[in-house]
Amino acid sequence: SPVISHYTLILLIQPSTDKILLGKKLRGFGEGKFNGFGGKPNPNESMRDCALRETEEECGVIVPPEFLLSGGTLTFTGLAPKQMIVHLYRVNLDNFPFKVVLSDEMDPTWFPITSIPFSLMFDDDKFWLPKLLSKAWSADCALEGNFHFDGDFVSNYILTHNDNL
Ligand code: 6U4
Ligand code: NA
Ligand code: NA
Repeated sequence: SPVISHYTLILLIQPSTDKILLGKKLRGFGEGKFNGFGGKPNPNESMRDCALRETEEECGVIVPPEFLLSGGTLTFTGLAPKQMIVHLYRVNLDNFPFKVVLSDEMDPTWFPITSIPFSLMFDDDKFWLPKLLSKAWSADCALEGNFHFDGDFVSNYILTHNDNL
């Protein structure tokens, strides 16, 4: 049976300017792609604590815990011998002061939410990210995305996904 790895992924939104802060991954898995911030939990670390820590480590933004909203989960299969479960979070940056810092892992960049660079992101993002960004979204409409890849981590090609995300 496959190993299941858990990750966090945090989307930082600024509704007052209709912008999103994405990071260009500078090394490791997904290098060169734009993505939210996040990573793997340390031993005995909760997913929420991991989300807060990774966000600060990767772009300098210190999120007060009450502003970390759970956004649901994305499950990725077909990545034999591994499956991934990505725990999504959404943060409204209008709610607290922050500063953005370049890290050695991520180059943080602002995008208008009307021009998100989907062609430079993981292939699944275009299916679920618009839902997480929609004005109608709230923490009680958690996403449950299931994506099945062709088994090749490098080509990152999605064979199937559920359409009731
Ligand atoms: P280490 O090796 O400890 O530096 P860590 O920083 O813990 O790794 P990292 O940066 O490799 O983890 O985490 C991968 C990040 O990419 C997580 O935020 C989850 C995210 N991710 C993985 N697959 C994804 C996919 N298909 N679509 C997406 N984000 C994905 O949008
Ligand atoms: Na990371
Ligand atoms: Na990490």
